[in-house]
Amino acid sequence: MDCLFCEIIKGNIPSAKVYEDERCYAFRDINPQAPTHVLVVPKIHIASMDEVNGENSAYVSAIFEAIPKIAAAEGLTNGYRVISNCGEDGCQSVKHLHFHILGGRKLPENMG
Ligand code: DGP
Repeated sequence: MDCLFCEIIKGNIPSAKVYEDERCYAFRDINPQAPTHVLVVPKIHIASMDEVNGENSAYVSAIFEAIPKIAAAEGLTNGYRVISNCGEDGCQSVKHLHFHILGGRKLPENMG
């Protein structure tokens, strides 16, 4: 298997979809850390934040346009957090760029 999230995007691995458009796909995290925990990924393989550049940033832009729509659909009217872990020190476990949307309760102030 090349990339877990590429396989999820292709539908080869099942996921609980919450949003999709031409450039991004959003689904529920398998190990939720908050009442709402959604992952948003680009539909092309970008390994991490370190790989974002002028050639692929339209996919990142699409993700950031999708996030408020997803948050509204999830009922996150009182706020939420968006996180992208990058590399070893960022504890990135899946090497396909993804943004966590966390909400549904008051989140801890400490992020690191
Ligand atoms: P990170 O640690 O930032 O790389 O986050 C990867 C997230 O991906 C982690 O919160 C768990 C989630 N995850 C891993 N495998 C799967 C899977 O097969 N399905 C779903 N829905 N989420 C997964």
